[in-house]
Amino acid sequence: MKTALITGATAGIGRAAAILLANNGYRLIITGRRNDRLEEVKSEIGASHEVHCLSFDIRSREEVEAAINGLPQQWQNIDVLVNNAGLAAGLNPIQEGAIDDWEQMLDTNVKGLLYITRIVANKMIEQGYGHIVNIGSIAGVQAYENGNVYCASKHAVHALSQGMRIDMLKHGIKVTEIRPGLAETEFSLVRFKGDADSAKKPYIGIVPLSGQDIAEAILFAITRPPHVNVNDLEITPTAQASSYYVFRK
Ligand code: NDP
Ligand code: 8X3
Repeated sequence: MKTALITGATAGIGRAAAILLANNGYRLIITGRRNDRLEEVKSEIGASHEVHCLSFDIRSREEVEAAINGLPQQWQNIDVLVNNAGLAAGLNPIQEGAIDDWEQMLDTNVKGLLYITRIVANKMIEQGYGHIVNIGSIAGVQAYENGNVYCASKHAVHALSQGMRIDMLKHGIKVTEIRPGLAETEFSLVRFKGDADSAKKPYIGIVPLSGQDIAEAILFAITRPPHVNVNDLEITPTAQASSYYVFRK
């Protein structure tokens, strides 16, 4: 039975991926800061599936290292790493951006992803197999107004995905980048710091993606035969052609 480690499994895409992968026979290590949410996901998945919860802040290198290096023996082999934990904080022109928001985005979306990948990639190299799935964004290939630092963080994920794929080539480890467009999760509520009215605006007049839509893409990517790698998947709502063109009814 394969083991998948999903970061940011307390909400949205990560939560949906945890439930879908468990239902498709994966053992799971699920992570996030909110331990109560991790336990909820674990109990929703049910006792017939093996789930190990790891609560830590991915921005802290020490916490990441302690959590992953401290995994019990039976959870040491990781077949699939889904680098999903991430956020946008704020939507401001560059000259008005809050520096704390910038740090939070870069520390989570870029540095956190790197901290965990470094440890898990070494495990995968030692095992001789593995698959890393990075959740990027359409914002990783197109910058949009006021999105500056979030877009930069996801451009970094795009570049890192390409770089990791090259570095992992000789080790037979797959690397996939999935770039969602507008998906209705807790993402917008987090970006607008709990302001529910602002959070709804991006999804007005469209049918947005759901966490489940992206979870299905993750499952597709990780269930290809050994000789097939899905390099990139960019997935938007039907009503979205790019970061700039959204057709609202
Ligand atoms: P959610 O806000 O619903 O989920 C984000 C997850 O990331 C949560 O589980 C949260 O857990 C975790 N997380 C955030 N900060 C940290 C941290 N410091 N340490 C550990 N975990 C953290 O958003 P989505 O599901 O939408 O986002 C998932 C990924 O998808 C992100 O990388 C996002 O950038 C990307 N994405 C989202 C899109 C969208 O439109 N929704 C589109 C394109 C990409 P907790 O708070 O418990 O720590
Ligand atoms: C999330 C998609 O367009 O809201 O990465 O930035 S968008």
